[in-house]
Amino acid sequence: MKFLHISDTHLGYSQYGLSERKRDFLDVFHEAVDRAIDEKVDFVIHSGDFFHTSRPSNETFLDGIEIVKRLFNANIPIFTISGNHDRGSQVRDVSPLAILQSLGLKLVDTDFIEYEGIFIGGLKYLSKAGLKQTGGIRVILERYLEKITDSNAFKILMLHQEFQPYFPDSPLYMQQEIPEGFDYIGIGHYHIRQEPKFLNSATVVYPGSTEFTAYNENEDKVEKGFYIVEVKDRNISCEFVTFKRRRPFISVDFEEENIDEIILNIKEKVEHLLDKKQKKPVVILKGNLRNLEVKDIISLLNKYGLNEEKVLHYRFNLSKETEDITGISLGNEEEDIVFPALKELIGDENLFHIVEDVIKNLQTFENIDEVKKYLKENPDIFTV
Ligand SMILES: [Mn+2]
Repeated sequence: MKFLHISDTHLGYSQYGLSERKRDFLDVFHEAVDRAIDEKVDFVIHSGDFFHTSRPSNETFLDGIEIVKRLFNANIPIFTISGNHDRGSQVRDVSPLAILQSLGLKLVDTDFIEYEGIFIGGLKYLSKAGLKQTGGIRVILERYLEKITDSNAFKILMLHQEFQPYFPDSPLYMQQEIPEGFDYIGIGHYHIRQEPKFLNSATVVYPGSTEFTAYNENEDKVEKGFYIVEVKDRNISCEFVTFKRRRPFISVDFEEENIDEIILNIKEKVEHLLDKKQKKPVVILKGNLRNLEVKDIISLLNKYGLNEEKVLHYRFNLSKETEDITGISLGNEEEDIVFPALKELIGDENLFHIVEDVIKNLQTFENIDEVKKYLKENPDIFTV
């Protein structure tokens, strides 16, 4: 048996408000589908955040339909779960993935499906409030295992959750939450891919996101791709495949003192990428400004010919002295003050967790425009 494991494709995400970025997320998804077809895999699994929001645009729906249809036409089923981005509010609406079910996508948010003698299932993303209401992950997974009558069958589990150590503030530990009995555990949500690990007799695999999202620290420094997984007599081998069509990101530690040297270095990297017929890169500058303004840096970049013909977008994560000039950020110190105060103000613990989830979700966005857009598209996140 051979399958392809992909995660966090965030279809429809126009990062930095750019249509090119939306196209990038679609491009790499198609590259994975190409490989699934070439490789003649038996099926594809997707561990959540197929779409970037629970209200994809009509255009993004068409893109998602095209992905599922190509697999369907090649006789390759795709199994998936809803992530935190595309699960719908749960209260008022269903996951947008439910719509793709009629085209052959198999949504396994709450159960297991038997497919040619193997069991494939999963659990959609559960917020803190959801974890409390349902009794938690372990209770649900134990119920799944009880229902699978053939205990010898190969079992693939998909999850999309904040597990330690990748989310250091999370109370969720895999060893406590996942009972023994699964063979392959595919996990989404953490966007940095991991080498396969073991939990009891199970292989745990994080493919990471397919494109750069900036939701996790140092995400710009890792390869993006998916896993091809081969199972022979229960022996599992995983090959990580990196994307060829991925948007390159150049991340630079910026220092005012060495500005010319830094820009020459960027120029060299950009030209090397363009020589290799790669997409125009996004350049991220991180560091502090003392005397210069962002506009000074832009004019210098232009002077060196690093304009929109060579670079898709610049992202300036530059702080002036102590003031953070980039977007919204709520540091841990502020969280320590804000959340307890909010809890006291709200009183009801369940309601507090819902509000806390909304705030934490909004914190993952890069700037206030993205937050505005998300709130417009998802007004029901405030529904209780
Ligand atoms: Mn994600």
